[in-house]
Amino acid sequence: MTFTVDDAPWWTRAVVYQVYPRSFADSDGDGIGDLPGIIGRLDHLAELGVDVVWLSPIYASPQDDNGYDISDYQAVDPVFGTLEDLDKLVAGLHARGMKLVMDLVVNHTSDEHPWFVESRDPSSPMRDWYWWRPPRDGMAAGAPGAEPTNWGSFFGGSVWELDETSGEYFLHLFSRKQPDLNWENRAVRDAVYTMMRWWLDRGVDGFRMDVINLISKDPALPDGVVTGGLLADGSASYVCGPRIHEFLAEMHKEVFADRPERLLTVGEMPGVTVEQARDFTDPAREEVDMVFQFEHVGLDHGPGGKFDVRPLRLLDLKASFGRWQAGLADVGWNSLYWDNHDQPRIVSRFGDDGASRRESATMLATVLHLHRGTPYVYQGEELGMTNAHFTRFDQYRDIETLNHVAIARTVGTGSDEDLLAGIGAMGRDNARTPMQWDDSPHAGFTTGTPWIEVNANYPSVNAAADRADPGSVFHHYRALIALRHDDPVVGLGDFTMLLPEDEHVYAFVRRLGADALLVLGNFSGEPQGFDVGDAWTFDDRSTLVLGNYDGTDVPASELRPWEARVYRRSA
Ligand code: ISL
Repeated sequence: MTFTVDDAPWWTRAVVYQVYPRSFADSDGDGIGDLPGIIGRLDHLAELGVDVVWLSPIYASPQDDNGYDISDYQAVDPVFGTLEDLDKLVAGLHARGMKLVMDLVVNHTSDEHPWFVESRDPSSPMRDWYWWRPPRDGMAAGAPGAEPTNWGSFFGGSVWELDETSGEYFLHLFSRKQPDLNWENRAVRDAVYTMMRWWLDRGVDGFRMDVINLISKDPALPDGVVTGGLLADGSASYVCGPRIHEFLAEMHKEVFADRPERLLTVGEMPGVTVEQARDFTDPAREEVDMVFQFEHVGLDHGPGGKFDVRPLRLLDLKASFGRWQAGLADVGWNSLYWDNHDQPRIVSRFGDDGASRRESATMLATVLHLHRGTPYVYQGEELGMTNAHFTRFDQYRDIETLNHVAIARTVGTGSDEDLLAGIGAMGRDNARTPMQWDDSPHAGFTTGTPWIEVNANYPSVNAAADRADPGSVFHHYRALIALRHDDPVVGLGDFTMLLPEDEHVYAFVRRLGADALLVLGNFSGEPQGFDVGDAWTFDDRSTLVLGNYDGTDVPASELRPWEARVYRRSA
């Protein structure tokens, strides 16, 4: 059942690059990135060698959640450009042999979407397109605790918002400007499928599906169990809900089934388990090609949630990745990521963004990219861009961060110092500072005032400097991407974790027939000895094919601080 060199889908050899348009490149000086800005930077992507661009939302939107709140699925927001610009972007990518994957945000719309505006009318046939519910039995609308369930939202507060006019509440798992669509309603599903076909007909090559495992809710909407605080975790009623597989199979049949296999579908799935992911990505089931799981990006969350940050234990990371590699070995497929627009920068999170920035960024890239799965690179990751290191609340823009701070202040938890430390380590704005192109003002991102501050380290950390330096993070990413393209072991080799109990060295072997790769990474700033025993023989058939230190004087059984090495052998 496992893919072979002859029948493996193209995306087993591909690397995807995520563009967050607001922060990538600004062509018109309004301080916000846009489509012409991206078009002007395609050579950077071509030089890096990526195969696919995933574009975060550029649709018409009030921008309450930076475009993840869509008011028209078939229009480009003027802040980003026009549909013609989008067509030019597709053409520009295709001309360079790259594909474009759009962000599909259909768990919810904006509250300014005409569907929701119409749905506010209780007598409209579109009332049922969203989740409207009366107050709790015997309670007056708006009374404390009258919300239909006790669920808390991802962005803080209740998932229910009262509409004063009708006296009913609507459900929003995210912000109150992101009402959840009711996928139980066939007309909703048909409208979504029609829209998806429209984009594919226009030439796009697939979709990254935002929180797609939340679209099926238990219609009974039962209360969740309160474990701390006032609001409950309702996720048992909507994470991989009762009809999720049915909906994704239906979507596949309605949208993808009659199209050639050039497409890519990846479902973003918070809370998905290995067993569920295996089903979602089993080619025989025809649901999605791969999923984004969240286990490894939760390992440093404390009991208080993501802003209650804990140091990573490398053993946890190995156990987690190891389980996903084993679970999706013979059926299904992994996607591999450190960063995206919701996560802090990996070099600051699991590496050292000071003196060993280059070494740790390249080590982290090496370990991730050589697992079995399709790697995703988030803009700036290929330069070793770091967390923002903001020191004041007024530097932040993200709704999740701002809500977190507002709620903490209302409830009176945490000093300003603690709050700043939490959001400084984990806030989503860490990934959203502008792309650092060169050492000119605002890092070459804009001629105007950027919507969020540029990272102060841009004079030394930028694309121009990295492209000119053969030993840079950028050129290391290039080498990793080229290795995936050139060596079938990277795409299709099986995976064996080594040294699962070593607290500093990450080690594994990939094997395909008589060929094999040994990957070693030192997750510490000190030298670390290693001994992989019989798992690898360092004879003259073992050659070093990639590393992040200069020179040929390689210590045999020791890794230098943050060192990564890749050995290859063939029969
Ligand atoms: O970053 C998170 C909050 O800690 C995640 O829970 C995030 O909200 C979750 O991964 C879903 O993310 C996606 O949907 C959100 C949007 O805000 C994110 O940017 C998007 O990636 C709602 O559309």
